Formats: sequence, structure tokens, C-alpha cells
Amino acid sequence: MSNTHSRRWAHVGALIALAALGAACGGGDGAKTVTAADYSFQNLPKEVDAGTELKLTNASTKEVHEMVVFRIPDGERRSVQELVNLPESQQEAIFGAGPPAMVLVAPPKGGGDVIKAVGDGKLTEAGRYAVVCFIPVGADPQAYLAAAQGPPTDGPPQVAGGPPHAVQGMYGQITVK
Ligand SMILES: [Cu+2]
Repeated sequence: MSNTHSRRWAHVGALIALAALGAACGGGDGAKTVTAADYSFQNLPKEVDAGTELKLTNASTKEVHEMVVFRIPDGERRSVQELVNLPESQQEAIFGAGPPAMVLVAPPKGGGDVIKAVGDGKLTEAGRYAVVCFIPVGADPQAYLAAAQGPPTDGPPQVAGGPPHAVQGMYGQITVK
């Protein structure tokens, strides 16, 4: 998967200037629902207890969105925004070192159920996590969902489209305690 991510992150690093983090505190216990929009994560909790279930809902009627969650290595102090702006060779250590901790894929509103492509929706290891959507702008939702549900491959689904949604600001951070 590392090569695929490198190529995508090269775009991100080259193009992201500023991005609004859709971060907000959730309240109460139980599952936290994150809303995917064009192109941001909304209601992303800043901090959750280990084992809290994270759910994804898609507010868009046209774009499929995903929540790819990587644990940021201990000792890494830079912000997610800084990390996505790193040169490709340095991003590899963060985003290419292993599989994501979690991937949820949400079809456009009314287009079906969320797919748990990686993990069970719970982050169990304490630490800081980057939350990123890599889906290309304008990708065909059906093509992407078919690829995401297909046999395991060496990386994320490859479908046609523009730059990843992360370039439009679709990324954020969650801390698990
Ligand atoms: Cu997206």
C-alpha cells in the first residue's frame, strides 16, 4: 500500500495550503457520529476514550466519502495539517508504515450502508490519530464502493477522479485516551 499512498500524498503535500478542521467536542457516552461533507469532516471529536465506537454518516448527495484513520507515531508532535504538507519521502513514515487503524466508507446520502473496510469502528490504542479522506474528487460512487468491497489488494481502491478530498481540506485529528 505504501506506493499508492505515496503517490496520493504527493498530491496532498503539493496542493494543500490551508484547511479548516471540522473539529468539535462530542458529548455524552456511546458512539460518536462523524459527518462527512463536501469536503470536510464535521463533528469530529477531539478526544475519545479507547474503545469508543466511531460512526460515519455522509451528508453529500453526490460524493462517496471515507474516514481513513492512521495512528500517528508516539513522539511525533506536528499537527495533521503539517504532516499532510510534508514532502512525500517524509510522509511515508507516517502514512505508509503500515495499514490504517480504521477505514469507514460512506456512500452518498440514501445510497446504502457504511462499509467497515478496515477495523470494527473502534480505536483501542491510546494516541493521536490522523483522519483523512483519500477519495478522488468526482469519483463514481458505485465504482469506488465496488472496489472497496472487492477482494483485498495491496492498497486502497483505485478509481478515476480528481485530487483526493484531503486536498480540499477533508482531514482532521482524533486523540484516543
Ligand atoms: Cu471525502
